[in-house]
Amino acid sequence: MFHIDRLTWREIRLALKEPFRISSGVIHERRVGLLELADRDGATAWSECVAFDRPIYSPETIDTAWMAISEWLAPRLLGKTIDGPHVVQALLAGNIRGHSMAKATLEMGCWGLAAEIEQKPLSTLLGGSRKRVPTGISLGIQNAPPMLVERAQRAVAAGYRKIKVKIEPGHDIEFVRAVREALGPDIGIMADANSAYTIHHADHLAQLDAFDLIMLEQPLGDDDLVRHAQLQRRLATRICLDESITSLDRAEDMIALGSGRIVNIKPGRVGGLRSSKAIHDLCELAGIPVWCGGMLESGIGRSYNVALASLPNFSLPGDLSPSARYWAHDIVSPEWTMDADGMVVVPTQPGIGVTVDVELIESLTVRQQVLTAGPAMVAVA
Ligand code: OSB
Ligand code: MG
Repeated sequence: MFHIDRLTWREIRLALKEPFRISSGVIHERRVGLLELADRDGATAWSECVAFDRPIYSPETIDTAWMAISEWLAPRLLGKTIDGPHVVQALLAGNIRGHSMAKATLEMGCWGLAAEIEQKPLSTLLGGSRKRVPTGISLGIQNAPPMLVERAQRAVAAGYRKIKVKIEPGHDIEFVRAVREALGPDIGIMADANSAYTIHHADHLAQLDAFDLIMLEQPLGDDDLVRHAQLQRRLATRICLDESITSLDRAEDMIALGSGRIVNIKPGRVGGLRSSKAIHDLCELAGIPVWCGGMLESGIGRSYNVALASLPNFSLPGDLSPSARYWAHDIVSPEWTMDADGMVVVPTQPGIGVTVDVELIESLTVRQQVLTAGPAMVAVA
């Protein structure tokens, strides 16, 4: 049981060490929305909003998320006695369509708060069983195959257990071929198109079957299931859906239609951790492997992903790169690291398992707003 008295929203800017290019755009700097939830009895927890600054991945942005949180979602939680984090998804769902990343920011924060109050590790609260989780790397689109090969070779040397290559028309077959030839037959490789193709590219995409990929992620439209099913019938390579799986219902649809054989679960995309767990459980029953995707999160968002990835059916390596891959300094300590076998240790201390560097966050904050249970709302520049 908890009772949220105050929500503090901050926007910070974190420069990526290297721009990250996907088929729908380039990200140079991460505008990160952070939410601090404060319980009446003094417990606090931090959560992260994974929306980007432009709608290049899903319709949400950091600005729409903040509007949804402040205008419609936060009032449903503030000042109320809440039974536990498992009821929050339903509290936020009624008559508010979409805005999954905004909802997830609050819902996940409630799991973090419950972990603090109950003094249990978040992974335990979620039902996780793995002590360490395997990590893959996601490599952005490069200008030419040799640049991609060099990054892939460095990643294998660092211990990563899966190499994901971003693709788009013009940066696909030859790039994947070069990586497969350089890494040899034993390394797990996959490609992610972020919806860059149409069903008319089916013959073109079938050329990827030659490279023994673990999967091809989200080749077609971000809300498509029917054409993915047509494409899956044409490909030997398993399709994994990311953008298309926005809820438990869409995961059921994917299975019913045969639109894919693997699911990338990102809690932000599906409205939070309860929904993520429901999709995980459904897929486990259906024999569909799942893995935890990433949204170039800071160390706060990463801690929720690592806890989620400790559930048993997260059987493929997640996009859970260590902090140093993205940032000069992460906003948590210890920073997220990976061992030489590409494994990340699941924290066993209570809460989200890392300490938030509030001083650093304050120095990076460009905007801060406080919501309280009362009528007053305070805005600080
Ligand atoms: O599709 O998984 C994706 C990054 C930005 C937008 C979409 C995606 C990604 C990644 C990065 O693949 C995963 C990560 O390392 O956080
Ligand atoms: Mg993806």
